[in-house]
Amino acid sequence: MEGSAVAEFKIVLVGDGATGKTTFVKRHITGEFEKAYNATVGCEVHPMPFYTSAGEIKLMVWDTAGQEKLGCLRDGYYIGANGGIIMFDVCARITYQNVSKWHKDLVRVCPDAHLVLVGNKVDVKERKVKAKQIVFHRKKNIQYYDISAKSNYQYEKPFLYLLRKMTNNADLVLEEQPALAPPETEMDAAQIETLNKELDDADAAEFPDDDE
Ligand SMILES: Nc1nc2c(ncn2[C@@H]2O[C@H](COP(=O)(O)OP(=O)(O)OP(=O)(O)O)[C@@H](O)[C@H]2O)c(=O)[nH]1
Ligand SMILES: [Mg+2]
Repeated sequence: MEGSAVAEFKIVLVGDGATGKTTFVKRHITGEFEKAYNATVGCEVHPMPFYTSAGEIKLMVWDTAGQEKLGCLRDGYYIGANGGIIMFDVCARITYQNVSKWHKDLVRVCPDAHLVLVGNKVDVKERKVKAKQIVFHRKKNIQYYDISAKSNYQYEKPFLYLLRKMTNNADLVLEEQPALAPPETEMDAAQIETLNKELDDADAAEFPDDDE
């Protein structure tokens, strides 16, 4: 089916170093989970096909370097992006605190890009950034998902959200799930239920004034 895409979009993947961006994209491509952390230098572009109810859509996912010193062109990579995924690590508070910086840089270069915020590594039970502390998306009115690249949890959610927005088709569905490597870690039903409940409670909570 290679080459039969009906549409192609550019997605940029940004966030602090070691939040799991490269691990996340590589789940789809090579099916290998990167245990060792190799910082991305500059940017790597991954073509990802998605088989949807509107036909095959190719996402060109630009996996950028989180580490400042390895950023090379930095926001030069954002030019022409149709969508963006901002990733932080729920086990490292600083990566959540830096979300506003990544968001600001992205919006400056591509004000019309559709954006989604993802908190990665929710397989880790002793997470540092709890659901109720994640409020950035509410302030900016963007979508948020808990994900775990390591367990494949909610892997397709941010992509499906962006696909729907970019095609302006809220009914779009995936005809085939993306081919992913087997999970490296299993999340049990009780853990997933807890995550969902914490998110529901956070959504229901009053809008906080502080930046926590
Ligand atoms: N527990 C857990 N660890 C993860 C998960 N995703 C990634 N990691 C680990 O996080 C570390 C960093 O992953 P990378 O994917 O290289 O991070 P990155 O965001 O691409 O980093 P830069 O390229 O420097 O921006 C690696 O040691 C991964 O094994 C996850 O879902 N759960
Ligand atoms: Mg990387």
